[in-house]
Amino acid sequence: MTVTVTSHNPADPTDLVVEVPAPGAFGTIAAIERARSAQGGWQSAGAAARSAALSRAADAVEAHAEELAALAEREVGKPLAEARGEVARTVAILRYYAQAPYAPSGAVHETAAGQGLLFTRRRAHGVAGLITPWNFPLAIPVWKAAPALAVGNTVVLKPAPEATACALRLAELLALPTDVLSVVPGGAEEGAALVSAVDVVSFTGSTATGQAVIRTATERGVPVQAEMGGLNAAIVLPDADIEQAAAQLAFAIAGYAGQKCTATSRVIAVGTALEPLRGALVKALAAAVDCGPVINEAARRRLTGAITSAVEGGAQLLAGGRSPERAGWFIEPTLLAEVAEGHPLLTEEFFGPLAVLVPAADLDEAIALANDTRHSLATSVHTRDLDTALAAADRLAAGMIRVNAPSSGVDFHLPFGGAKGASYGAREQGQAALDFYTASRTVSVLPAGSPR
Ligand code: UN1
Repeated sequence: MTVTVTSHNPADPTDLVVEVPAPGAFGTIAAIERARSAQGGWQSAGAAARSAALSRAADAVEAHAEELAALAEREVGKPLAEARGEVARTVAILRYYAQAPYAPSGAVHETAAGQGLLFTRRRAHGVAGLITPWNFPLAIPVWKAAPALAVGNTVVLKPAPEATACALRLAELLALPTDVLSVVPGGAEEGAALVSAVDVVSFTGSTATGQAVIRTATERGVPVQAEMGGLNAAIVLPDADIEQAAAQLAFAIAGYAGQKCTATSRVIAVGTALEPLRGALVKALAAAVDCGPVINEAARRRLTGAITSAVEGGAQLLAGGRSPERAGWFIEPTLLAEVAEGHPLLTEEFFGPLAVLVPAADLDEAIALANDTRHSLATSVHTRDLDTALAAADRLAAGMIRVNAPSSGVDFHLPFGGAKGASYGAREQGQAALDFYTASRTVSVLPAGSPR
């Protein structure tokens, strides 16, 4: 019996987007071996060839932008405007890393003896194994693959099953030389095989899977980075532009139905910010009602179950909470208050269009609340006061602090990652990614015949 990988349209579950055979562990290892055979040629092809290949890939994605955005909308339920934004980001990432092959890959140093040449040089690890989630089905594969490829690795990509069609079409459009980038569709079996055999691993996904990936890779002694759950807070001070904050929070809470590791799930209102913010946020969330479906039935069931149990425990439902009568896994953008301490909505990542409003007496209490999690990825702070913003940026235990901006949304040329359990290993994106996909070697060359 052939095992297949399928994906369905979350807005219309009767719509089967793709069905392809899963290669299993054996097929995954075979793909890695082919990638390993191709790596020497890709590395020695040189900077010009790798740069040109990434530039052509950017042009191809740009030329098919509408097709890709529509596919992301159909396969993972991303609203078209956000899907277009993701495609534009994907193109920009490819253009950015297309320049990387020409960047310096080391430094020349003085020798202690005064003679000869001493330099460092960064070299690719070999085959990069990438495990990517369904929520950014184009941008995340590319923000991992482009830096890996730029510095001379070959890549085997195992996308989330829910985003199989996006990954396959993306790889087709990238059109890299044979076996330089290949896609292994599949699930846990293929993912585990990948981690057991590649030379460097980059993972984005759930905390539980991420921890298993980290364990295997560290036991094997191969470099690994993992981006896992985020439980992100927004802190709103009384001096903030409340209307702007509410609009940004609605996007951070309900944009793509909250299915981003950078989404806001706790809104901490300081002092007198609480009253005006509550009203403004309820209004802004109602306007964001077309936030797209969540990925599948199980996800919606988990969300509605959590809302029900919070309300039964005394929480106040300020907005949303219902599942509209229509096909697909839709759920209204939801805001709760007075959620009982220790309720999972305050401690776990739910990946849905849902947030909890929490009051704080002052900035100190707000920061303590924001930091009270193992999953500190991105925190936003809303204030007109620069001193407050800088104090918060110093004291928040998060990888990314965003002042007067939603917690979601990233600058792809800067390091991306969280604090504590949110991330493991090197940062992604920007220069940090180029470092991660290479190892430094130190070369010392003495003049022939020199005394040692
Ligand atoms: C964004 O906020 O635009 O998996 C990107 C995720 C993150 C990417 C967030 N790694 O949601």
